[in-house]
Parts: sequence; C-alpha cells; structure tokens
Amino acid sequence: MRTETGQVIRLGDYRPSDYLIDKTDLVFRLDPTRTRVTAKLQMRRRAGVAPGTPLTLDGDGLTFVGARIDGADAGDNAVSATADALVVNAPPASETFTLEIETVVDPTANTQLMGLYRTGGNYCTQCEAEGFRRITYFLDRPDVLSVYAVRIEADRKDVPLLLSNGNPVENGDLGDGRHYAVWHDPHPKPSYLFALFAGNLGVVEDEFTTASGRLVTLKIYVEHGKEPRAAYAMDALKRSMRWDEERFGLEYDLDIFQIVAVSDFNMGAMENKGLNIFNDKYVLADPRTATDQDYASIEAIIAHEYFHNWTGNRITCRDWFQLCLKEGLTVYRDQEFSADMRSRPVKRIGDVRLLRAHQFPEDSGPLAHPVRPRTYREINNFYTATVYEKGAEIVRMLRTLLGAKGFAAGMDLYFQRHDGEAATIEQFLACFAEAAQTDLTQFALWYDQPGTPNLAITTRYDRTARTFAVTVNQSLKPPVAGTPNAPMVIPIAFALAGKNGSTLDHDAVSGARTMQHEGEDGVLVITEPKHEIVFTGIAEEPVLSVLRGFSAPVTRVPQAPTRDRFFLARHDSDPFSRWEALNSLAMEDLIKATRAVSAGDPAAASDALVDIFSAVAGDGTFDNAYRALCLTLPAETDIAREIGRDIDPDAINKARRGVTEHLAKACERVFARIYHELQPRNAYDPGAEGAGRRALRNVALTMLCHAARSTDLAEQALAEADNMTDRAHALMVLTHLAPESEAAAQALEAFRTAFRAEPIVLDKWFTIQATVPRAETVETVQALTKAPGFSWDNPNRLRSLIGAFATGNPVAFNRADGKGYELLCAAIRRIDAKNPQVAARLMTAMRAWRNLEPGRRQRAKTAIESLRRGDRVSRDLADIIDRTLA
Ligand code: 0A1
Ligand code: ZN
Repeated sequence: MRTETGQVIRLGDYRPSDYLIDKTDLVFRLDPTRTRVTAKLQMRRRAGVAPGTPLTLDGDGLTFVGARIDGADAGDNAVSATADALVVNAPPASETFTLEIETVVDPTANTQLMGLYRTGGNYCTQCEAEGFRRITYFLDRPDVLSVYAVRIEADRKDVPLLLSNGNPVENGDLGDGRHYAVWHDPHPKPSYLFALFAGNLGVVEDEFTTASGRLVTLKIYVEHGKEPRAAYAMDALKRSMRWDEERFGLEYDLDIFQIVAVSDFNMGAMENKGLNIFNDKYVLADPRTATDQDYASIEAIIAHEYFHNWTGNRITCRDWFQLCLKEGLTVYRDQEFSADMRSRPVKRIGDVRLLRAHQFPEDSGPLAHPVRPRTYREINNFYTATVYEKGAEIVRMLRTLLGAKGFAAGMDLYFQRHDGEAATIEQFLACFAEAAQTDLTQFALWYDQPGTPNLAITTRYDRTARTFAVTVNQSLKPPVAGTPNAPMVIPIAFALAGKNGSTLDHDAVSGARTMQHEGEDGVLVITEPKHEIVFTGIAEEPVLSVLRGFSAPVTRVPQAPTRDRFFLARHDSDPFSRWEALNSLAMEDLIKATRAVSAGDPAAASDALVDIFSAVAGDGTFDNAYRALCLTLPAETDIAREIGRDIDPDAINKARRGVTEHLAKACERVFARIYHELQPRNAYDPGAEGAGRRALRNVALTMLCHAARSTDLAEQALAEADNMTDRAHALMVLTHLAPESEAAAQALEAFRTAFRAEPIVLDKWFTIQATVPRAETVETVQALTKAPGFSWDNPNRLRSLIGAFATGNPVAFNRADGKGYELLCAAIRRIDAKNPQVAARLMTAMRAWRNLEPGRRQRAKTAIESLRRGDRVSRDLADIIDRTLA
C-alpha cells in the first residue's frame, strides 16, 4: 500500500513528455503468482528535446528483472530501477531506439484490483487511471499514444481464453499444455486503455453491420451457465452501435467488439479499446434476478462504455485534469441514448434527482472541486459526480445555447479536428465557438469554478402597459475558501404560461440576450449578476415557467411563489417543470413537518398538497413511470440537503413518514384502484412500458401499506411476485415497515435461500437490511459482515452492505451515540489495507458531517479523526479525510 501523503499534481505544471512510444510489444507469460511481462518499446525523442535527456518511466510496486537498449543488455549504469520508477540515465542520442524491459508481477497478491489481478480464478486488468504502471514500466500518461501488439501465453486447460485489445492475429500451441494468442490494435492508444483478460468463461456471440457495411463480431463473456443472462446486454450493445451512427455519425472501427463480465471490479465498467471490462452486475440480467432499475443501468452503462470508443478512445484526454472531456461528454451521450430508448421526461427527472442527490452536496461541501480540477493528490478520487454528472450538464447547456444544428456542427468539427489526439477542454470548446461562431470565454467558467450558482427570480406584471418584468440575480457562494465566483453564463429555458398553461406570445424582450431555436423553448441567456428583463405585448398576467427541462445546474432560492407552483404543477406544458413544481411543494411540506416534529408536534401534509397529489395519482393521461415519479416524495437525504444545517435525521425520518401516511390515507382509494388496475397481465418485459406499470403499482403498494399501517399487502405481493422488481420491492416494504415481524424474518430467509449462490442478487438482500430505518440496524449490519455470502474483498459486497448503510440509511448511520460512524470508520480501516480506492470512496459518505446538529457533528468528527490518527492510511484515503476535515 502506498501510504505517503502524496505530492500535489498541478494542471499548470503540464509539460509534454520528452519521449514518446510509437509501438508497444507486450508478452505476458501468465502465472498466478509470478507473471512475467516483457515490454518492447519503440521509443522516440520528441522534436526539440536535447539528445541524451534522461528518460524516467513510471512504475508502481514492480519487480524489475532486466532491460535492454537497442538489443544490448543495459547495465546498472545505463538503467536504474526501483519498484516505482525506471530511469534510463543516458538514452541513445538517436531520435529513436528500442527499450526492452522485463518485470515480474504477482496477480494473486493484487487486492487493489488495479493493474493485473485475479478474479474468479481468471486474470484481468484495470489500467485507468494509473494501473498500467503496476504491470510494466511505462510513460503512463494519457498523452502518450502507442500502437500495441500483445502476446499472451498460459496454461491451455485452466486458461482457454486469451483476450486483449484490437483484432486477433494469431494463436497456437506451445507444448507442455500451454498455448498462446496474439492481438493487434491498430489504433494508437494511451496505456490506460490497455486490457487483458485470460481465463475460462462462457460466451454469447452476435454480429453487427455498420452503416458503411463493415461486419463486426460481438462477443460477451460471462460465467459458464449465465449466457442467457447476457442477452439484454447484447441487445443494448447493438442498439447503442446503431444510435451512435444515427445520432452522431460515428461508426465502430475494429472487426471485433468484446465485453467481459467479472465479479471483482472497483467501478461500474471500463472502456478499454475493443475489450470493455464490466462489473458483472452491469451485464447479467433476467426477470428472475434483475430489477427494472438493473435493466436500465445495464442499458446505460453498455452504451456509456461503447460511446467512449469515440469520446475517450479515438479522442482521449491530454492529462487527467481533462477527465471531464471524455466523461462529461460520454455521460451526456448515454443520457440522450436512454432518453431516446425510454421516456425522455422520466429520464431527465431521474438524472436531475441523481445530480441533486450526489453532485449538489459534493459541490457545496469540503470535497467540492471544479469540473476540471486544477490540482489533485490522487486522481482516483476525481471520478466524481462533479466530473461526470455536472460535466454532462455543461455539455447539455452547450446544446441548449447553440441549438441542435450549432451543437452538431461543433461535435462534427471536434471529431474531424482531434481524431487520434489527446485533447483539452479549450480545444473542445474552440470547436463549438468556431462552428457556431460564438464566444465561449465566459461559458468556460463552468469548468473552472466549483459550487452551484443560485438564481433569485422575481416577476411583475403591468396590466396597462402589458409588460411582464422578470428580475434575475445570480450568485455563487465559493464552496471552498478562496475559490472564484465570477458571474456565469446561465441558459434559462422559459415559457410564459397563460391561464390554461398554453404558452403566451410576446412582442419583444429587453434586458438579456434571448434565443429561440427551431422547435425548442425560448432561452434567456444570463451573463450578469443582475438582469432586468422586460417582455412587452403580454395580453394577460402570465405565470413564469423557468429552467424548463432543468436547463442549467443551479438552485433557485427563494422558490417561485407557492401559488405559481401550484399552477405549474397542474398546467406547465413542460413535464419536467410540472414535476419540479410538485416536488418543490412536497419539499416545502416536508420541511415544515420536520420543524413540527422537532417542536413535538405531529407531521402532516397541507390540504393543497393532498389535493394535487390525489389529482396526479388519479390522472390516467400521464405516463405511468412519470406518475410514479410525481408520487414519490423527496428522500430523507434530499430533505436534509434542503435544510442544510443542524440536521436531525430522526426528525426528518419521522416527518417524512408522517407526511407519507397522511397522503397515503387521503389518497387510499386512488392508490387501491391503481394497484388493482395495474396487475400484471403479460409476461415480464423489461421495456419502458412494463417498467412504468410496475413502478406505479409499487408506489401504490407502498402507500397502501402506509395507509393501513399494515404489511399484509406487501406479504401478498411477495407471494405473487414473478419477477425481481416486484419481489425486491415487496421485500423492502415488508422489512422496512415491520422489521421485527416474523413475516419479514421468514421472507428474508426465503430470499437468502433462493439466491445464496447468486452474489449480485444476494446484494439486494444485504442492502434491504442495511437500509432499515431504525437505530438497531447498526448491530444488524455488524452481524451481516459475518453472514455467509459477505466478503470484505469484493467491492460489490462492500457497497451493498457498508455503502448502502452509510449513504442510504440516514437514521441508523447517524445514530445519536455515534456508533454508525464508528462502524463505517472501522470498516474503512479494514478495507483500506487491501483496496484503498474502495475505502476512499466509502469515506465520502462522511463529507456532510459539518451540516449535522452539534452532538452528531462532534461524534462524526471524532470518528474521522481517530481513523486518520490510527495506523497509516493509504494515499487515497488520506486525501479524502484531509479534505473532509479541512
Ligand atoms: N472510465 C470508466 C470508469 C472507470 C474509472 C476508473 C476505474 O478505475 C479506477 C475504472 C473504471 C467509465 O467512465 O466508465
Ligand atoms: Zn466513462
């Protein structure tokens, strides 16, 4: 484990590499504990660099065996190697030379899951961001692009499959029970996109013909016997390939595209060129084992990794500060894909909820950073909601500002100009500025300034002058001392709603630049701290609908007047804004209820909220999935975020439960009707329509159990469920509402028995129990760490038990005696010794400790401090803790 505090890397220090690597020939002689790696590197001194300039290659924990330069053994004087670097002291003066290096690595001892490691008895690699240097010494930086040829040798019986990037070239027998395969990837790539997989898996095969007629073989490798569960992933892959051609004009560029599903993986998946490696939970699905949410995630992640082939692989990042260049853009692309495959408003609402739940708190707390950070100590800690999700919002704003045509022209220019390069955000923006002939200097602040801007908006209608005045103030509170807060460009998609919700026309508008792209909402372009915008020719008093479709990642405080929001919740022609209005009204009631609970009073919903809730519940003209979203109250963590300080999670929990019961009772008849009308009629289909029916029916089930204060219906639903969506939901309702009941105990045991051999399904069992909202769950989680099926070594198990407890159970995690924090910190200490990346990520669950009420705040602080003071912690974890406490 690297325990050094880690030096700070700065964007301003970027320098191109003195040497480049035109060609990389790798030979792997696989062995469980002593894998030999030979790297033959075709080196080239960059133009302008003095001959003989020393060359330093990155390494991390390597065992050096030997090196040769231009075919001759390099003596100790020529080369010095430590575990973490190899220095060629006086490289040949010629412009090019070859450097051969031999190293030995132990994949079995690799518990970090970075570099070459073992999973399920197989060999697997993960190289992003800096894992390649754990395989061989290299210029392990994204701006060094090389053409790779890879030869893999292994035992034929145990390791029949030998895979790497690119196209297969050759394979054969080596005698002695060993065999080999050679792969060649013609596309120059950075080392983080290298991949190797070797082992024994089953395969599902298909093919795809690209728009220009290239036949591509598609293979998805999964555990033997699970092949049928890869069918949905294969279907999602083919749809992704077609969509990228149709929407962005981008075709696949190799003869084969492969996906391997592994059960030990730190993240969701990885876009290695031509050989994506996936966490198996994002590949395997069938109705018996996967929920609708699982299917949607698989579709989105398969698409995301595939889309990286252009946004990330063909055009990569110059340095890791530019991570959002590939991630923000690719998230935007996968969001658009899912929106086209399913319901666009439902997808948008889901994405905005995610942004608010994860990115907003990050952006207002101690771990806030710009979408393009300027410094880092450990790059693995920057695969964040800010880089990914806020990064995607920035691309979406570009699209809103430039319109469909301008945006497409910018994207086309980007692919044309930078294909095969390692690019920067400046180069990306320059393509849009040039193609759409616009100045994006101020817009670029979105990449550099952390924090969520706030808008304060007021309106005034003058009946005699027929004018409607809108005042917009923008402000940005620096989340971390010293961060900049200059005014930003904020696109506000808007409409002036007349009596029945229809959009009113206006003659003219002054006070801000506006744009109107064909078939889209009008957009007010906010650039100053304050704008006074006046619309003329307004025939009747309008209600202002703003930030339609969530056109910018901002907050709005104060909210629009309550009366306007009730109007918009019923009439706004934009489905997102209608949901937004309803959601903000529910939030207002939940905050009032929390205050009431704190003062010892009962929690209740307002009559107006009850009315609108029952109107939405009973309105069959809305799509089911959309109605389900509207009828889901903000989560306890959302309420806490809105309250912001001196948070008492128990009061929030009681308040939300009280409001839920009130609404459930008031709308009981409507929910009963929904529940019965939406009974499954056809066989399970993971498509949007079926998923929407199940989502709404399950909301109704939850509400009916609350209304009756009984879990009978959940028990019945559990008995009838013929798919995992309904089964997991009913089990969750039963366990959360009646955790002490015999029925819950029996149902949990039945679930465990049914899925004891299916780790990713058993994860749901862990999560349901880890999120029971009561104090005793701390002890339950403790006990579950000893349950059969749990493992401290597997990231999915850790996330489903420890992660779910810390991020999905505000009541137990924040237990007033601090035992929840102690549990998390003790678990993190244990995990850090083996897998620092996962430990550091779990630690982010404590980033909001300062917002708690004083007693919990102190206990949280003590737990974090004692974790930092104990045995030495990894660089990854130290980075998160130090920023959390700063
Ligand atoms: N680039 C991948 C995510 C990823 C990032 C880091 C990893 O290891 C540290 C693994 C995967 C993506 O965006 O899908
Ligand atoms: Zn990505």
